[in-house]
Amino acid sequence: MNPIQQTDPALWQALCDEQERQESTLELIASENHVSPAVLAAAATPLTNKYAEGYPGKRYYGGCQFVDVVENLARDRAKKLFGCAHVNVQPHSGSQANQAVFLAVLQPGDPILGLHLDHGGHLTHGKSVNLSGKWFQAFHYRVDPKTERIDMAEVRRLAREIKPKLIITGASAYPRIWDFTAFAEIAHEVGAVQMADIAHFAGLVATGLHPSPIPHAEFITTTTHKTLRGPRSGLAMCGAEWAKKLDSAVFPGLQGGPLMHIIAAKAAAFGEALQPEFKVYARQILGNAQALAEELQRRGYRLVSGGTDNHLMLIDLRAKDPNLTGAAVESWLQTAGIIVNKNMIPFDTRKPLETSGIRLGTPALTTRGLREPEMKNVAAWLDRGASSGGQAAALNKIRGEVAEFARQFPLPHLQCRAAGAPGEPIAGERNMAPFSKVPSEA
Ligand code: DSN
Repeated sequence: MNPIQQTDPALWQALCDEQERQESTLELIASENHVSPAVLAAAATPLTNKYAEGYPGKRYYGGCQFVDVVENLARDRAKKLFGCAHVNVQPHSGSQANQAVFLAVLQPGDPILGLHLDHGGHLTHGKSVNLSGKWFQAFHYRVDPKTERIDMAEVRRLAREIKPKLIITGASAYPRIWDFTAFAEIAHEVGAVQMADIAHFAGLVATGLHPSPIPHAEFITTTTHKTLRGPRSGLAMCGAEWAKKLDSAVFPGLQGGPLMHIIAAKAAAFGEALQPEFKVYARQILGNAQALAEELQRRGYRLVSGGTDNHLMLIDLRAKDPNLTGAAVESWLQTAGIIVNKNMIPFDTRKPLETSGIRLGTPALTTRGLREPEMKNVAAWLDRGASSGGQAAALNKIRGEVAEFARQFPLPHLQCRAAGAPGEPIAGERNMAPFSKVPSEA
C-alpha cells in the first residue's frame, strides 16, 4: 500500500483523482508531457532530504559525495545532449534559468529585446508585470501581420534603435523555426548577447530536428519537461567564457539549495534523451503535429502562419466561427476530456483571459503512443467539441469516447493505481512508447 494512502487519505484521493484525470483525458497542452517511470522514480527519492548549496566538489554542507555524482551525471549528460561547453543543472525552472542569465549579464535598467507575449513570447521575456519587464527596459519585436512569422527586418530596426544589451530568442507559442544565426548577426552588430530560450523545442534541438542555437547564442536556457520529457525544472547553458558568471548567478546569486531529487530526475531524462529511441520519439512528435494540423485545416480551422514546423500549432478560431473564443473552447473541450489552453493569437482583439485562439501540441500524446492515424480521431473530437456550442449532452458523449480511447494508450507512470487506487485494470502496454535503458557510460 502506498504510504500516502495510509497516512493522508485526503491527499491520496487528490493524487488518485489527478492520475485518473491524466489517464482518461487527452493532453494537448504543448508544454506538458508524461515522464518515464525512471524519471518519476528519481524525483521521488530521499535526495529530496539533502542540502547541497554550492557545486560538485565545492559544497557548503557535508554528506554531498553521492549527490555530487548525481549532479555530475546530469551536467555531463546535458553537455553531451546539446554539445554545449558549460551547463548548469541547478535552476529550479525555466524562469529562474532566464533570471540567472539576466543577473549574469545585465544591470537594472538595461535595455532588452524579446518577442512580444501576445505574439508568442514568454512572460519572462520582458512582460511589464514580470521582473524582466520591471527591472529592465524591455522592448519587443513582433510577427509580420501577413506571414505571421518573425519580422527580421523589424528585429534589426529595433535592435539598431534600442541597442539592447540582451536579445532574447525562443517562445512559448511560435510554430515556426528560429533563425539563431540571423539573430546572432544582429546581436553582434549592436553589441548585444543572445539568450535562446529553447524551453518548448529543447527535445527537437537535442535530436537535431530544430537548428541548435549553439554556438550562435551566448546563453541557452530551457525547461526540462516539455519536448525534453524530464521533470518540471530548468537548465542554463553557455560557452566557457561565461561559465563562472552563469554559475555564480544561479548560486549564490539567485538560488540557495538545489533540488537534488529533481536534478536526479533530470539526469535520468537526459540519459534517456541521449538514446536513439528518443530521436524516433521526437520525429513522431513532428509527424503527429503535421497530421493534426492538416486534419484541422481540412475541417476549416485556420492555423496561425498557415501551419507548423515544430510540436505546436496556434488555432485562430475566428475562421471557423467569429463568435468562438479560446476560453469557451478550452472549457468545452475540458468537459469532453481534451485538455488544451486558450492562447492569444498575433494581433488578437480579445483579452488574454478570453482570446481568439487555442494552442495545441503533440509531445504528450506522442509519449502515450498515438500516431498519425489517431490524430484524425483527435481532430474529429476537437472539432465536435468546438462546434458543440457548449451543449452538455454533446460534450459528455465525446467524453465517453475519449475516455475509452485514452485507456488503450496507458500512461507510463502507473504506480499510484498499481498500489491500490480504485479504477479499471490497466489496459495493457502494447501502445506505450518505449523508454530506453540508459547504458552506464551515458
Ligand atoms: N508556461 C509555459 C507554457 O505553457 O508554454 C511556458 O513556460
